[in-house]
Amino acid sequence: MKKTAAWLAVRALENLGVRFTFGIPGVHNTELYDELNNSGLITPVLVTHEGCAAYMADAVSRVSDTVGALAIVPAAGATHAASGIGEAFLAGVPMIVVAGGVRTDLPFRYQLHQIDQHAFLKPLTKATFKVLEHKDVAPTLYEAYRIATSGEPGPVFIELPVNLQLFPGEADEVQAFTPLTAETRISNESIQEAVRILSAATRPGMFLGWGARDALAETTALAELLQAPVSTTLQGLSVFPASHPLHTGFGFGPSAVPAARNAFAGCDALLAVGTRFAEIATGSFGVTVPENLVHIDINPAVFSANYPAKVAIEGDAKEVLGLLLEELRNRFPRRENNEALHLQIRTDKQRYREEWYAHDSQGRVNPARFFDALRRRLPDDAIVSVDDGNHTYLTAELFPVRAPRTLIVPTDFNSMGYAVPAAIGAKLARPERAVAAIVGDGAFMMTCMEIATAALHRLGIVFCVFHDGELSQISQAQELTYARTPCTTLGALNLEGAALATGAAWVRMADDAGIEAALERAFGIAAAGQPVVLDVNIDYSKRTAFTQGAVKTNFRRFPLAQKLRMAMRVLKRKVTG
Ligand SMILES: Cc1ncc(C[n+]2csc(CCOP(=O)(O)OP(=O)(O)O)c2C)c(N)n1
Ligand SMILES: [Mg+2]
Repeated sequence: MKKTAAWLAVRALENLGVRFTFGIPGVHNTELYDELNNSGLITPVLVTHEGCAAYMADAVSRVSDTVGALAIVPAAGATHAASGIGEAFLAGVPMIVVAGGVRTDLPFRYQLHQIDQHAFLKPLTKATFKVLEHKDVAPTLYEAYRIATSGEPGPVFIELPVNLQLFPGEADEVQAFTPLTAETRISNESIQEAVRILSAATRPGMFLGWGARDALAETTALAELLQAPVSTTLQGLSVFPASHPLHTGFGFGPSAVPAARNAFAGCDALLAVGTRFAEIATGSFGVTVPENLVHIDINPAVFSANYPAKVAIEGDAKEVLGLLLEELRNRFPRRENNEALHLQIRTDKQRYREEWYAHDSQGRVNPARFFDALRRRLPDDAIVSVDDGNHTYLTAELFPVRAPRTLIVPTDFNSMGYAVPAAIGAKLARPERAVAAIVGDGAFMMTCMEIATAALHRLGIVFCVFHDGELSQISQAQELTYARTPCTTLGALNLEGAALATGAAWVRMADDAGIEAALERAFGIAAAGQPVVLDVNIDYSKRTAFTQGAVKTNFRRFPLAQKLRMAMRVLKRKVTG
């Protein structure tokens, strides 16, 4: 049959279960957009900026079982989208990026949007493809999807030259998609070794990353069997419920909250699942990992990268944990509930909260009070997107997350501007869920125009903007290191104006006394289908455990002479002003 590449691509994307594409049309993909417009299964979503398109697609993949996709123009569309593609790449999030390409049937150079997109995107993707013949369109998209979703997932880029989209060419019928059946080759020897280590440990602990997001039944059963305290990475905040008596918090080293720090002190074996022990997760590599490290991950490249694994087990978290659990159950009697540990965790958590409650927020909104009120307002399955900044670590330490995939956050690529578009992607993918974003004012400025897209689609999302007038995560560290804060004070931002400009409602939360009423109003408006900019007059005068711990950990590692030089500089500036 003779078909255009645009027609073939849309049939293939439909067969892959893609429900949305995000992007902006241009001369190299209007044909694709015309076919997307004809599709009864896919909704092409127009965005204000392709960076947002990629964050939205990332969120679709994180909160649902479908893969987020982009439909963008070459070069400028791809470079704009790159931040979101990079975020997905380092976060192990699948994504299909379909871009137009310049004409391959013309002899001209210096065509519009002509760059080597593949060289540009190579370090940000698992693979890139340039389709040169119509017959390869559907098979290439299927291959791209398999790569994107297998092993450690990630983004895959496909270039469809515009001439293939415009003009029909010979191709086979588009076959139904058959997913790869992953062959399981989990090493039994390693499972046995892990069982030996974990059952011999007197104080085993568990550290869970995003890779454990679909293994809640197994991680819960293991934690209870071993009576092991559980800590998560930042990206993995949602993988284990904060309401569980063995849940301690984010991280477990000097940058962690007291409940995690104390519960993991003296830990003599660690079961780590779906984490790479990356910089943020470990508080700048400040954690002490016991020699008895059992590390489970689908990507063998992560083993012993930063901390040597005694036993490394390659495989899907759910499958490996299932086997481990079965063996442990056979060989190891369930430990008595460690009431003392439960009590210690509960008490530490309670005290940390009290410390925050006791902090004088001087007429502003106390973060702990805000997050408690927000938690009471939101159902357990509500989805919260977070951005990057001080608000991220406040969320990690003070907002109890209760269900897998309900909190999404930029981590290792660490791209500011994520939360607003990610919330929009999440709400499109899960319209039945309540969705909120926690975003710093600096990050908000980067992508807030995307709220116009939320308004267009009548998405009732509450964007909670922590309005402190600073790039606080950086200014706090600058204050400690330099006693000066250059380039981290923001210009005045009128959030009411931003709301008005984008079709959102504006609600102000001025102080603690106004928390409940503001939330009531904001979520009431959102329930009726209008996005809301919730302008939170947040108090940032108390530092998170993470910021304090990470600054200290990094400083301790500096050579002595540099420590002295920096300390003297701060001292001198404090004295002389
Ligand atoms: C794209 C990008 N640029 C710069 C940074 C560095 N950075 C990390 S956190 C942060 C401050 C964010 O400020 P804001 O959004 O106001 O959040 P706050 O820290 O005040 O809560 C900055 C500048 C980054 N992570 N990403
Ligand atoms: Mg700020």
